[in-house]
Amino acid sequence: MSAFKPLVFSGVQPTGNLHLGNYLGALRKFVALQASHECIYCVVDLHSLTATLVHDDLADQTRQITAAFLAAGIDPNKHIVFNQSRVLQHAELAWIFNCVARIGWMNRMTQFKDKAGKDRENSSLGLLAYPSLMAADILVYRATHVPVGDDQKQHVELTRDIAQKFNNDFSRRIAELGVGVEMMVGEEKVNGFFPLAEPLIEGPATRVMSLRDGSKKMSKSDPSDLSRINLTDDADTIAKKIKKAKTDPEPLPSDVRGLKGRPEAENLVGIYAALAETTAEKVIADFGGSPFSTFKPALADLAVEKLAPMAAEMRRLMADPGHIDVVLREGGARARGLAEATMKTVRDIIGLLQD
Ligand code: AQP
Repeated sequence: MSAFKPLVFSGVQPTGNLHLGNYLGALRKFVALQASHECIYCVVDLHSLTATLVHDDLADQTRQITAAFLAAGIDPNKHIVFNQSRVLQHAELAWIFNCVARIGWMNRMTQFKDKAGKDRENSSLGLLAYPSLMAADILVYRATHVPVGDDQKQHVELTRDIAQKFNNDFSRRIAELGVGVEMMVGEEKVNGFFPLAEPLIEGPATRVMSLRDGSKKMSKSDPSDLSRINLTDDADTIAKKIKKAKTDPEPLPSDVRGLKGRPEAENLVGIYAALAETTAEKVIADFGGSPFSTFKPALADLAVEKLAPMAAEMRRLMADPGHIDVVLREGGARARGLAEATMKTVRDIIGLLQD
């Protein structure tokens, strides 16, 4: 039985400074997966228009996210790094997926509900259709694995639903053209054109929470800069933000189960564990019973030790935007070749006439 070739795809929006949540939830996994998989990493600039349409520093933010990719250790020669808008096939496939997906599916997305808030009727059509473009980003390469933070799990699941409906709706054409790949869907063996991509979400920091409110995720668009640690923050800023991080008055518990119901404490322990590449149990074994006045400086030192070299490398890369532009242009050309090969077949499957 032939199978889809394992391929990793993921993206990050240029909507502001990357933060510790983006790093621990996504970027660090991107780097690790390079050793075992072919990877495509994308700065999803078209997605960022759903947050801010008129965006004075979009080009610079796109370069900044690329600098973070490279500074974290992504190798643009062995793998592919580019910005989404260079490869028009993403938008073309997204349109087709808009016709495959159902409005009800989009309306159920938690991120849409959170971002649209009470004024849904007034939110952009792009915000509603965001998961369709994300499905296209992944499937235009027929990628099989998608490393993301926990907040994106629902969108990857929707990507699977879209792939499955496309495979089903066009099953006859896929068989006639002989372009299907055999795969198991539940108990059933089917012949599909698109894989059902797997989200890769694991580790102690799949959802890093705001430093100001343990019930909200750390986010680029939070108006409070104190809510997040930016990858570009200097040592003093990191120490100040951790010192000011909201906590309860109790010392850390002596057992990891004691973190339940203490979201801020749980978050800081999770961050420590992720940065130290250990477990919450081990952190509690070392710091259980300690007051935050002891734990916070240790966490600040660890964060500075891990993040400072990356911040320095980002600054070095940002001083030469010409080099970043070359990386994105060359990556875009390689990505376009792969995406066009998929789209040629998709157009044939659908029956769109082409040259
Ligand atoms: N708090 C988080 N904890 C763990 N992972 C996170 N990610 C985002 N926030 C956290 C993961 O980072 C990747 C890139 O995210 P994105 O920029 O594409 O969009 P997002 O999920 O909407 O991130 P933000 O920071 O919250 O941006 P805004 O404020 O613009 O919406 C994704 O894999 C995401 O899961």
